[in-house]
Amino acid sequence: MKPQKKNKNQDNLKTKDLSKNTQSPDKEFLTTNQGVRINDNNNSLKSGERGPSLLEDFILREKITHFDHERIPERIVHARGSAAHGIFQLYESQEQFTKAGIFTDTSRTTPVFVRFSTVAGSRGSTDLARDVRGFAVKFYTDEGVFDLVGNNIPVFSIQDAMKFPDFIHAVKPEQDHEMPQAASAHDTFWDFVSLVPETMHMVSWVMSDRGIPKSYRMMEGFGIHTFRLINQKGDSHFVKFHWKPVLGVHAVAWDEAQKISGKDPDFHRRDLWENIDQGNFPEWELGLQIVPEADEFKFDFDLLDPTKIIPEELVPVRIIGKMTLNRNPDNFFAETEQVAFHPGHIVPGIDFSNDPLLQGRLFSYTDTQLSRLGSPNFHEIPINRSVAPVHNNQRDAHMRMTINKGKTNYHPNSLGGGCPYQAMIKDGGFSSFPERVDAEKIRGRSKSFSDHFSQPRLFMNSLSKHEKRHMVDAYAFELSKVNHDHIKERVCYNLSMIDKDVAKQVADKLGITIPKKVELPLNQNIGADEDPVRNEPKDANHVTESSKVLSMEAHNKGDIKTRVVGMICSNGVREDSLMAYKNTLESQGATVKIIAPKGGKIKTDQGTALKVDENFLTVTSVIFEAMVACDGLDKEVLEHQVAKHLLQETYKHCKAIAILGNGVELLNNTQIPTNKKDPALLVNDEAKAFVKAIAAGRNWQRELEPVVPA
Ligand code: HDD
Repeated sequence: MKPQKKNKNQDNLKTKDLSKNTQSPDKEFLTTNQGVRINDNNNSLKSGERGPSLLEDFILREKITHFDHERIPERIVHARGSAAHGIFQLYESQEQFTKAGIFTDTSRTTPVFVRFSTVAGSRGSTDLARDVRGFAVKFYTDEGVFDLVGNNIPVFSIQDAMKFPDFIHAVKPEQDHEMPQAASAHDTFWDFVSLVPETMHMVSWVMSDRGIPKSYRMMEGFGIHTFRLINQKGDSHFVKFHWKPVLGVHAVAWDEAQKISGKDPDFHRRDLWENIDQGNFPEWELGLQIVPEADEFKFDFDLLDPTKIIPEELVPVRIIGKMTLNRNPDNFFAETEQVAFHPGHIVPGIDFSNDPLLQGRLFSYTDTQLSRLGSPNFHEIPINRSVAPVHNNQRDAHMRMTINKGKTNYHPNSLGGGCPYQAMIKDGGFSSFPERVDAEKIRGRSKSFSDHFSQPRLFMNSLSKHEKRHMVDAYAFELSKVNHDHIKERVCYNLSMIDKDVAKQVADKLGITIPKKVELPLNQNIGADEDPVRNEPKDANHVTESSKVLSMEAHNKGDIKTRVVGMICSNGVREDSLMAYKNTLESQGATVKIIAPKGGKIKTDQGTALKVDENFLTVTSVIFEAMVACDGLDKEVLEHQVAKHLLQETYKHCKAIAILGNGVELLNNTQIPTNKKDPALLVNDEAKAFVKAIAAGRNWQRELEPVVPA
C-alpha cells in the first residue's frame, strides 16, 4: 500500500493541478465546441442575404445554446464574493494538540484558495454594504481538503441551525417587493432580531465599524465554532481558529461606505485584485485558542454556543503560521464562482464539536452545491479537486469527469484485489473522536445557552468612544428605516438589557420610549412549551469588564502600507515638494495617485510630464486614505468645486490632509475650520509628519464638531 505522499513544494502542486484545465487562445483558430474551425463568426446561415435563418446552422445553434445556459444559481447566502490563491506556512509544530499534517509539518507549503464575501446581497450588489464578511479558506493538504469556512466576526447570530433559514429570509430583501438589496435596514430583519435576543451579540458587531471594513486585506477571520484537535495519541483539545491580518484591522466611515457603494461598488474586489497584481500580497497569521477537554465547563458560557467568544484574556491566541495570498484567479466563474466550501471538509487531526449550528452546517453545504453546481461530482471541478489522490466506489451522475477503470465499483471485493483499500489509522485513515454520548433524545436547548446579554455588553464595554458612537449611530440609522414602532421598541428593550446608556441614546435618536416590558406574540419562544426565559433576562446589571482586542484600535499596526493617498495637482505644480512627499509616502509602502482637472499628463514647474491617475470627472475622495493639496496649483484648481469638495469630504471622513505652499488658498476656499488644533490637518509640514498622521488613524474628534458640508 502506498504511504500518503509528502509534498515539500505544494504551492506549485495546486497550480500544476489547475493547469491541466487552463487554456489560452494564443495563436489558435476559432472553433466550435467540437473543434471545427469557424470561418465566419459574424453572420448566421440564411436563405439569401435577407432571407430567414436556417435551422441547420449548427454554429449559430451551438453558440446561442451555450450562451442561454451560462448562468447558474447564485449562492443562497454569500453570493457576492472575491477570491485569491495563496499558501499557508506553519511556524512551529502543534503535534501536542493535533496530528494534522498542515499543523505539524513546518517544511510544508500548503496551497490555499480563499473567498471573501458579503452575506445578504446578490452577486451584483455593493461590496460596502453593512454586513458580516465571509472568510472561507480551502487548504489543499496532503491528506485531503480542509475548509475553514468562517467570517470576519467571531460570533454568529443564532445558536441552532434550525433558525438559519428564518434568519436569512428575514435579512434578505422582503418577499413582497424584493427590497432592500444588500441591506439589513428593514422591517423583517429587525422584527426577527427583536424576537430572538441571541442575535444581539453578532448584530452589535455588525453595527460597529467591523460591519464596514476598509479592505478584505484588513479584516480578522474567525472559525467561530469550537472545533476539536486530535493528536497522535487520540487526545482531544477544543480549539477556536483566528486569522489576524498583518496590515491590522481597519474600517471606513458609514457615510463613506454609502458613497463608495455608488462610486465604486467593486471597491473591495478591486482592492484585493490590484494589490495582489502589484505584489502587495495580503497576509494573515493563523492563531489557535486551545482549551483542554478537562476545562470544557470552566467558563460561564458554553463552548458549544456559537454566539459566544472565548475572551483572549481567558485563553490567549497562539500564533502558529502565516497565510499569504499571492495569485489572482485566472477566471472568475471557473474558480471564484465554482469553488465549493464545506465546514465538513476536515482531515485527520481535526474534528467537530457538538455546536448545534455547526452540526446543521454539516448537512447544508453539500446539499446546496447540488442545486448550485448541479451534480454530486462538484468535487471534480478543478478548483475543488483535492491534490491528495481520490479513489472510491462512487460512480456516475451528471458531468462525471473521472474514467474509473476495472470491473469493481463496490467494497469489499476480491475481483479488484480489494482496492481501493480502507486505510488503517496508522496509514492516515480518518476516525472520529470517540466522544461518549449518553442522553435522551430531545428537541430543546441547553440552559447554558441562555445568557444573551453579558457578551454583547463585554463587546460594547471594549469599544473606544468613537467606536461606540458609530455603533449607536448605526443602530439608529438601521432602525430609522424600520416602519413599525413596536419593532424599534423591542430592539431598544433588548439593548437596555445590554447597556442602558446605549439603549437610551438609540431610543432618543429614534424618538421613542423604551418599554418597561415587551409582550411577545404567542409561541415565539425557544419552544412553544418552554418558559419565556428570553422575556425575563436574568441579569441587567452593568459589568465593567472589557477585552482589549475587541476594539479595532488594538489592531492598528501604526503603518501606512498599501494605503492610497491622493495628491491634488495642476500644470505648474511645484515638483520638488510634490516629489518629496510622493517619495516619502511610497517609501513607507503607500500608493500615490496624481489628481488633476483633466486626464493625460500635467507639466510640473520644472517641465517634467506627470501621468494623471484621476481627473476631476472621475475622482472621489472616498477611495483615498489621505489627501494632499500640492504647492503651485493654478487658479482653476484653487477655485474648482471638485478640488474643494475633495478636501472637505476628506476632512468630513476624519482623514489626514496635508496642505503645501499655495494649497493654503484652496484650503481657505473650503469650509474646513482652520482655527482649531487638528493633528490630522498639516499645513506646510514635513512628509514624515504626514506619514505619522495617516498611521495614527483617523481624527474622529472632528465628528463632534459642526459637520462640514460634503
Ligand atoms: Fe454558511 C455559505 C460562513 C452558518 C449554510 N457560509 C457560506 C460562506 C461562508 C459561510 C463564508 C460562503 C462560502 C463561499 O465563499 O463559497 N455560515 C458561515 C459561518 C456560519 C455559517 C461562519 C456560522 C458560524 N451557513 C451557516 C448555517 C447554514 C449555512 C447555520 C445552514 C444550516 N452557508 C450555508 C449555505 C452556503 C453558505 C447555504 C451558501 C453557499 C454555500 O453554502 O456554498 O450552504
